[in-house]
Amino acid sequence: MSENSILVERRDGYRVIILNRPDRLNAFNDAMHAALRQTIEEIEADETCRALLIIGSGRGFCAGQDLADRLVKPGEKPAPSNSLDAYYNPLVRKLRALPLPVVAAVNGVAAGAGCNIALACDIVLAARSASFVQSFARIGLVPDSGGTWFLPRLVGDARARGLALLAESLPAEKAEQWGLIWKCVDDASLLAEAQKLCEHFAAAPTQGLAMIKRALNASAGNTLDAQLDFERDLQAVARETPDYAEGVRAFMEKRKPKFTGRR
Ligand code: T3D
Repeated sequence: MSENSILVERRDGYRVIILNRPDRLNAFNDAMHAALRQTIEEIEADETCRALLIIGSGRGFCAGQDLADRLVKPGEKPAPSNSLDAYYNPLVRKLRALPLPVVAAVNGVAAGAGCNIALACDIVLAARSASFVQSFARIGLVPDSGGTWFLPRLVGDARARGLALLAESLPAEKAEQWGLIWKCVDDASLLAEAQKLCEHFAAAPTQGLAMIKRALNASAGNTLDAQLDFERDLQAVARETPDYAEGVRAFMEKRKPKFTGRR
């Protein structure tokens, strides 16, 4: 945190995390992981925060693990690392479980764990010049941070295998066509479009959106039967929220709803 490996901006109803190691294409080091963890915990505890935006500084989004911290001398074995258990896996779990929408604005290359952390977000917007690369195979590693789970679900098995085994860079436009990401936009409008999304979410029925996330997260491992039951249970909770009552009232009164996001 001492080197400001991330910057955090508070906006009306949402927070922006800027990955801030531009000289290393915002590659993760331990300090960045620690700062991210602390910030996300603060966001989770703050009821006024109703969306999170993650973006990279400089010309990239994130190049995964900082490989300068993983150099192995010839003839030596790599030092043991528990970074997946300690950092990457908790981060992916947290992003999926956060009870508010998480938007990744991919402003340049997203590589390795940097690509998969973006894919763990709820909405991925990318600049037209951005690209996604499962770079692991280039250095003899295995996709992590959920890559082997997200890829086949998002783009199908054939494309997942091609992306993971060949480690070719996928341009943002193709990523959108393949269904890897939500949308690709002109470079100049990326930030404005991402902010517009977060402003929308900051005025949305947050509790309902959190339950939509839970339902979609659960669907990957559920039968249709189990999912129908889960939807019923979540619906019962959503019906108790003040935003549901407001949503129905506003519809009947033909006006815009004023959602508070409260329980
Ligand atoms: O051990 C564990 O913790 C396990 C966990 C692993 C998780 C992982 O993410 S493993 C995968 C690690 N990431 C990579 O393998 C990607 C490495 N980077 C690249 O392949 C390329 O940089 C890119 C394809 C991402 C972009 O290429 P390009 O040509 O646009 O940029 P560049 O010139 O390669 O990079 C710009 C600078 O960033 C450069 O520094 P320099 O020469 O200007 O001083 C480069 O060294 C630096 N950089 C880029 N990625 C990393 C990095 N420095 C350290 N670590 C990086 N990952």
